[in-house]
Amino acid sequence: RKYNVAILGATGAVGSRLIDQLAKSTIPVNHLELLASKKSAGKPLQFKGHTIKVQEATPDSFNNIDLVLSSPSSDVARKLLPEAVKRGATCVDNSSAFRYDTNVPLVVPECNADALKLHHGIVANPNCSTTQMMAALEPVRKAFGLKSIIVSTYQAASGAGGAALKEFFRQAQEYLDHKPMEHNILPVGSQPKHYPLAFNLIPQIDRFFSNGYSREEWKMIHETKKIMLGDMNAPQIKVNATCVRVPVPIAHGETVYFKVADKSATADKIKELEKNAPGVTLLDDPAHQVYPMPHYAEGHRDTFVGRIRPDLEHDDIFDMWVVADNLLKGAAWNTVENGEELVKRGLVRVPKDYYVKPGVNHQA
Ligand code: 2RA
Repeated sequence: RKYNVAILGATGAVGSRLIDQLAKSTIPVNHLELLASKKSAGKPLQFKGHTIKVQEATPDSFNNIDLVLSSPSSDVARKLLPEAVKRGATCVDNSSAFRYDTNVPLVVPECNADALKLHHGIVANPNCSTTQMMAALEPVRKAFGLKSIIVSTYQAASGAGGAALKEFFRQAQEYLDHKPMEHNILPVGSQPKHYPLAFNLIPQIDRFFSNGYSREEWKMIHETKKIMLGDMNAPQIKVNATCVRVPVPIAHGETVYFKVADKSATADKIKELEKNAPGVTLLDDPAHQVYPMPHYAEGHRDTFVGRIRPDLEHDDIFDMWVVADNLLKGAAWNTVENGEELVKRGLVRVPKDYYVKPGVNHQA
């Protein structure tokens, strides 16, 4: 069977990568629609050597579509994806619009592909920082169980969007030219204060909640529980996160400090697991200065893992360093990979009890 596919949000940084990843994927495409806002309509884009003109996304754009790969704003996803589902299309969405709905599986295929069968028309992709941590930690959870995770992130400018990335590059030049750095976007466009990212670190990603945690940190905590345990408030694994924006264009880094349940775990056993884990590349040879770095992860689908070592005072706690391209594994590739799994499992079909309006949404 071949599929009629639509890419929603085709002109953004993730959208262009969705087109590229789809072209390289195992999804058999019969027809491809590239959808975006009205202002991009008519723009010619390339897919496997063919030129396809971008169309304005409207509810009727989905009339003959089987599979939607989606990365628009959350507002657009909330408005249009239910329309796509009503018309019989199965959607994989990279926005945060549906991630916390109990009717929507949140899936990293290396971790919980079986959850795909629970979909009612929409599958959600996790936040980029969660996705790479799941790919790296799932082999450990499966083998030894996990009791707690403490993660600190080093997140690239492109995670905040194309305009933030542009602002960061401009600031770098301004700094080198001894000019004042203009700063209008980061940490969050809609917040009152902005700071330069070039030659700086910003310990704020997204807005803060009253408990002092940022929304990015909240996402990492609750998405981890939903993916690993099927419940975003599950108490079995304790998670704590600190998210920091760093002056790197593409690829997020994370230090992950985790406690296992089974005390037979050793750093060597964990390295062996990571070496054989799907979607993971182990780069772990400190004696020869081999470890993952954003500069070398950019453009790759895999999650890179290294610096695996035991805590010096606790036998059941380990450290690792995880790096992945936030626009690929953290967004476009994970979306297409979910699409491939849906195809493989015969799940590109909308059930009778399809899902078109928010169910239980726990998001603060
Ligand atoms: C960021 N995680 O890096 C976000 C993007 N989804 O800002």
